[in-house]
Amino acid sequence: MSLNAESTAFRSALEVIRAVEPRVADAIGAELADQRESLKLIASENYASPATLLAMGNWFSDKYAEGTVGRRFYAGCQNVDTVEALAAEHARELFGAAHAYVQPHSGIDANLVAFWAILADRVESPALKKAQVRQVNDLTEADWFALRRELGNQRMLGMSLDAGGHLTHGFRPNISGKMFDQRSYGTDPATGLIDYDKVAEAAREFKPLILVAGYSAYPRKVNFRIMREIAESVGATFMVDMAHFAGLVAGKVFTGDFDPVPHAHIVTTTTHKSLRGPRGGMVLCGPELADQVDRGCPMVLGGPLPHVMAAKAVALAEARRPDFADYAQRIVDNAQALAEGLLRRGTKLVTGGTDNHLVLLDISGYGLTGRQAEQALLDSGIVTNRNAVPQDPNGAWYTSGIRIGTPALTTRGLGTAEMDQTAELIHTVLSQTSPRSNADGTPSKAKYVLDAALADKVSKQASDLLTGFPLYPAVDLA
Ligand code: DSN
Repeated sequence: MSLNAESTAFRSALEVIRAVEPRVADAIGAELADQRESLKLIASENYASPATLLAMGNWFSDKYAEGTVGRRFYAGCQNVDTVEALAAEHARELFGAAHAYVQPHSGIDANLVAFWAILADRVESPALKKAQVRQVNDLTEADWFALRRELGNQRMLGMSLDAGGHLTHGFRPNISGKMFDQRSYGTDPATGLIDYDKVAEAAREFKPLILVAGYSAYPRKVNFRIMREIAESVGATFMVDMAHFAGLVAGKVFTGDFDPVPHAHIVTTTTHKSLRGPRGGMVLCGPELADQVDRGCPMVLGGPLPHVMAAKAVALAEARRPDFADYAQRIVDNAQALAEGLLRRGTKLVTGGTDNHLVLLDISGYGLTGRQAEQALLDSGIVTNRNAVPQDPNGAWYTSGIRIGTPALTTRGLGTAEMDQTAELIHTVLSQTSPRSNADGTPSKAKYVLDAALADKVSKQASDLLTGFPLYPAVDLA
């Protein structure tokens, strides 16, 4: 594809938008400029390809398509069927899964679909059986009451939030924490690693219906074979949320015991993180759960987004190309180079390093909270996010950690040498930032002091680091 085709496409789109609401066109242009200039280290973000982005901006957005391929509640879905079937086929082939459901709008939605499918499959409920054979109208008030009682308060065991687990794995700010009786497993305080014996012990005591593995801030591989054995030993359904590391599974960096697909009963993911697709979610499973998973819409999802499914098909096709495996390996190489660079400069890392795409800095040694560090780094052109560390004394709001990840910078082409320079910039900012007290002399967990000239200097260095690695090089909006 020539440079002209991409530039022409985006320029024309902006021209059409500008004619209606110029401020939106301006904001879209400004977003590209901002993304081009910042050193993006947010572990859950990436840059989707122009083809993926363009597949979303069209009239597929106008179509309703409740139901599944070939079995819709609306007429005229033949073209939606084409893209949904393609996305599902690419997903099955890429991950070696028997079934793929590509409608979820996000990771939370994908998890809700999975929870519903597991509840419907596992919970003995005469009322539910009636509903499943589409006799919903025959359910009496007593049936509905029984259904709520039978489905509610089932048990879920997942990784604790401060060990790196995700909100949707049974925590209170998410509906999963209200639906399920939840217990969590943490990590070993000495090593920061999952202690599988402890997980097995918790599973034996708690006897969960669902054992969940997956994380958004754990910098290590998880042995899914062992987790499946634990689930089997207590009769639990084993679910893996691979949202963060799906790209590493797709790129065959995580194989064998570390590939969740052959080991889990059901796998959920987002499509926009290391997988580098459009914002959205997906569920993979075997034939046993496929029928329940396909009821995701309208059971727990709003109408599918055909334009996003089209973009998922494009991104998944890209991920099946041989160069995606190289990309996935470079993500991990870069994360390890970044971790080594930080360790050499004295930064404390949770688990002492990484074997995936993310690094979790324990910044208490710099005398800062995560909130202070996150903002000081942002002032210096480095975009990260604060994150709790295990047993965090500063809680989930202020935190004592900074989470960084390499999928986005790896997409731009930065390599291990640039990761060492990035480590130097991060260390410079954190070591030159100090906490500031409130006006009344009490300590503040949010205020800090960072010399503005130093922040400007680091911003300039960060921007220089990026100049050899243009973002969307074929897109010229000028
Ligand atoms: N918000 C995502 C993350 O940053 O990890 C997970 O939902």
